[in-house]
Amino acid sequence: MGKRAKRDIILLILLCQGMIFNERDQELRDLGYQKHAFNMLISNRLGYHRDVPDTRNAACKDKSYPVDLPVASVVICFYNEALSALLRTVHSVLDRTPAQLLHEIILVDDDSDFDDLKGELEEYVQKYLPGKIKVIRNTKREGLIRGRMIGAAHATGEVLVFLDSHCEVNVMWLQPLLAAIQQDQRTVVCPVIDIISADTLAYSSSPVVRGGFNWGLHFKWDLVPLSELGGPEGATAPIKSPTMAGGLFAMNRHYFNELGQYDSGMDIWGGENLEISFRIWMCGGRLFIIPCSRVGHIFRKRRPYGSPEGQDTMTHNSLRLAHVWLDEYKEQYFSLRPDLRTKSYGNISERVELRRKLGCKSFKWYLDNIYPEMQISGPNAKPQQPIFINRGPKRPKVLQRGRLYHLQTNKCLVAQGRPSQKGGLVVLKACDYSDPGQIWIYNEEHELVLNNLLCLDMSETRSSDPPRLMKCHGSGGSQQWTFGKSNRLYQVSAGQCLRVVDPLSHKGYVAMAICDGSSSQQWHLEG
Ligand code: UD2
Ligand code: MN
Repeated sequence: MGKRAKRDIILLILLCQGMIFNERDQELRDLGYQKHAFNMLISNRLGYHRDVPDTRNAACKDKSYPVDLPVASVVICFYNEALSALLRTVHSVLDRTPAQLLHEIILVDDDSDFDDLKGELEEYVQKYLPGKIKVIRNTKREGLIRGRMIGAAHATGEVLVFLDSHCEVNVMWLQPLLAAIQQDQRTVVCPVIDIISADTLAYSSSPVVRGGFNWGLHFKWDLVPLSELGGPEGATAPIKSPTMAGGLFAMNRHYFNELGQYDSGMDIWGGENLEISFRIWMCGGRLFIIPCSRVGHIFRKRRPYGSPEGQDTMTHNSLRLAHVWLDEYKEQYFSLRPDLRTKSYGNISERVELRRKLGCKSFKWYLDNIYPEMQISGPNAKPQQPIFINRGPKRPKVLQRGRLYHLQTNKCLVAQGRPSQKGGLVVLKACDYSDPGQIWIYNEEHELVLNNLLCLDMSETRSSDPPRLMKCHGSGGSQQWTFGKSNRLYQVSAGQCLRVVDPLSHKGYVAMAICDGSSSQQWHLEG
């Protein structure tokens, strides 16, 4: 069968899987969105086993790994997860991991409310998954950070692998992770996180990007700098990453303990990924993304749960990490969030002591050596590497020039008002071939420049905002776009795709969304 025909059949199957035949289906679908923020109807219909497309780079397929790799304990924390998604995560691990490398799977139930996660899960595990699966029940809600520490404390494998409870691992996912750790115990590794659509549950490949952050202490994705690419191992080489996304990584278990696990004063969700990333680099470890290891994750548009008392745990946790790890650079955070200067964050003395005991380097060292691309503003700003000061007369090379077509509607992406209006929105309008104001330039810095003037920009601090036209700043991040598979226009730091909100509406609004390859997300730049 041809590639196209195959794809069409898969699409048809996916389409049917989402079909609603009766009221019960409708109910499941609605309830699923409410409780989990993804399509539970499809998740249930998919069942616990399915093949996923092998999204690895061709060069990965020729690689072989040592046979005597260390064994892994996979730790999966869950809170109010859809049972089908949780069990598909578990089975994907069992189905695609050599048994001799899988020491155990530890499920940590973070005091979930749903009945099926109690009795039904217990029964299923006893009946179909005896032996390697342990279920641990927290007697009160701990959050994912302490939850993972509890899971790790029960683990006995040499390597810990953490996964979210709505993942599907790809073929040969574990071996490359274990091999990197075997070579160096202080190496922490992440797979590439592929995308499972929250609406269709379709599995699609992610570009290889690496982790960064902004001064709001939000994680973001960055393109891999050219200097990090092109070693002798080519596209299969580990990629040095300043930070990790948080959910999916592997680490030697003793090293996890020695490095101080996590900050147990952090609650529920948020910030722990930057904290452990800074700690790894500053205290003598290394953090890599392994392009030959791929794991799919359901990316949701909203988090379907809150914290027990409605606290903003992301802020609480970020404050703790700022006070422990950022040194004088915490000013960068506070200048964006002056309201937090005097906010209390609990006792951090143990973590400060940990930093001293481990003899960790300064945050300045981290920025200079691990994340020199990071921009520093305000009174501390010093003359920067040339890339951040105004580019001056040197303009980045133009790769392409033309109109930006939306394939489904045959319209063009243009400025809503004047193309020179800073902060203006972009919308779809009828293409006008006489109007130079509709011409985009795509350059080697991955910027999209309209009318030779302003850059398409996705503000980093408020990711729910639509993209706008802003002065080109030349420092990547929010202004980096790539054209990817199925005509997607991918915003690198947000890790999302540009889509048309309502293809039938004449307003032509666009927004960022999780990439799903749908026709509302297909673009083409042509001259
Ligand atoms: C990302 C990470 C996530 C975590 C988070 C920051 C990925 C793919 N995901 O958010 O792992 O690092 O950033 O904190 O990198 N959970 C509990 N108890 C709770 C809340 C959540 O056990 O109180 C579980 C939840 O069921 C899930 C995991 O923790 O399995 C992560 O939560 P999420 O999926 O809501 O986080 P996500 O992917 O938005
Ligand atoms: Mn998740």
